[in-house]
Amino acid sequence: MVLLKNYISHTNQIKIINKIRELGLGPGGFYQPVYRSGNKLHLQMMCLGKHWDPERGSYGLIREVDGACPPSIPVEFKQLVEDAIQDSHALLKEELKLSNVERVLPRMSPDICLVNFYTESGRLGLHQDTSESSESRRRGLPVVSFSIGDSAEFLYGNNRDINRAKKVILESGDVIIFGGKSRLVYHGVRCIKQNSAPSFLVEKANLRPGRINLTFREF
Ligand code: MD6
Ligand code: FE
Repeated sequence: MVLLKNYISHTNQIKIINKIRELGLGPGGFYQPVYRSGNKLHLQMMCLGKHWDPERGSYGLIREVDGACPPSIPVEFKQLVEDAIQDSHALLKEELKLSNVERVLPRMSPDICLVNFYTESGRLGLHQDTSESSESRRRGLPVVSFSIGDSAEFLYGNNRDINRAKKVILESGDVIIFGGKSRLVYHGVRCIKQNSAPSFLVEKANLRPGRINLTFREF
């Protein structure tokens, strides 16, 4: 697991918000996802590349609620993801003196991005990301996660026990990567910290109160 604090530049955070806003308002944009139980997720979602169906926990080419096709992942986003993995490799080599970084944290070219938007009451229960192909999971291809806007209390652990989970605050610009042996850690969002977004975002990107999370994967 790699946490890159304050990794995404201010300019890129603003560019991501503007792109997400444009895509989010178009066909296949943000919608209210619902589990099989009928319970709503405590967030708004948009899928890029492939649609993730929360009722089945699987990917498809269209979403059933409105027949929309997910927009493609912007190339600039893919580049940022590849840079984040590359920079993680450099850190693993320098800080941990690892030589086999490609095996510890395999490279990944994203073909799916799930975008979540949380308002102040948003949250997400502890889960593992298991909807990707068995080949992708077996190889430990990383899920790369970008946080923008308000901070979140993010929980993670080796099982579904919320009392034993560790906590980390994910702030705007942070990138967290679950790859290799950490690919299947349990994780969730306990709460969103109100009014914690950096002022440059509020001023320059006119972001409404809340948090955007993008998770990139390779099916
Ligand atoms: C979130 N993130 O941060 C939700 N999944 O809002 C995830 O569910 C997630 O951050 C896999 C890997 C990293 C993540
Ligand atoms: Fe997840």
